[in-house]
Amino acid sequence: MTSGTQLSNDNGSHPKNSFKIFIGYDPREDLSYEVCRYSLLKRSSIPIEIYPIKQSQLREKGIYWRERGKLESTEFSFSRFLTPYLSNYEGWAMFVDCDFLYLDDIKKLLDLVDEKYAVMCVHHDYTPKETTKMDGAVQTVYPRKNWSSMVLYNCGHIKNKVLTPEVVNRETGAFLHRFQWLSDDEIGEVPFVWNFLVGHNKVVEGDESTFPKAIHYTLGGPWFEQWKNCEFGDLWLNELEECKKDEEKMVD
Ligand SMILES: [Mn+2]
Repeated sequence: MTSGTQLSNDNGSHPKNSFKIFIGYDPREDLSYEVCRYSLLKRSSIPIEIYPIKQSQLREKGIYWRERGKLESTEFSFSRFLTPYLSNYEGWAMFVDCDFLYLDDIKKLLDLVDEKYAVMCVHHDYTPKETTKMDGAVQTVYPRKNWSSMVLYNCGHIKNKVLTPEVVNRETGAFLHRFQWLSDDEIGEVPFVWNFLVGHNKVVEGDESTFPKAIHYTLGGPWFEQWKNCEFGDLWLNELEECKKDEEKMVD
């Protein structure tokens, strides 16, 4: 095993002590990756490094070799669990799906980390009604569904050393997505507003603790034609417009 293999990050700099964020990348959802990345960078008050987790790159580097299974709805279904390895098993790092839109400063999430946990995430109690998602990929139901879509990894935690490339390439979806390398008391919880599931979680008027800080378009977002008008879709489309304008400024 080669240790310390790094992906190239996507915002050009490596400031000291910056927080590493790995975003699952899928070629079918390139735009959602761009907007997710933009929404994080724009609101962050701390230095962050963003790395897309691209399966083709991982395969080239020899870190990822497993065959794609029928139940994998994205290219990062399993590669996400390489986050501690890609962080050299040091410090805290975050994995997040590309279908997120951040509405608040990521520092506020990082302020919640507790060293006693190996991972921290939203503990959704969630059984989806839909049987297909996005462009027809099969929706599967399992315990701890969606927990792995946004995870703070305590990469230096001894238990996360289990997540070697060999294990990530070999283990079942159940083992990985249900965090079966950990005991329950090693899985910390953060408020659901950091992984606010469109179509599942609800805003309660006047109750600020229910206002989303990160929206998760888990069924498909406005980058897919059939989800243009989904709940919170306007926020994503506005963010896309801003992202495009900023890019134009940089070209001028
Ligand atoms: Mn997702």
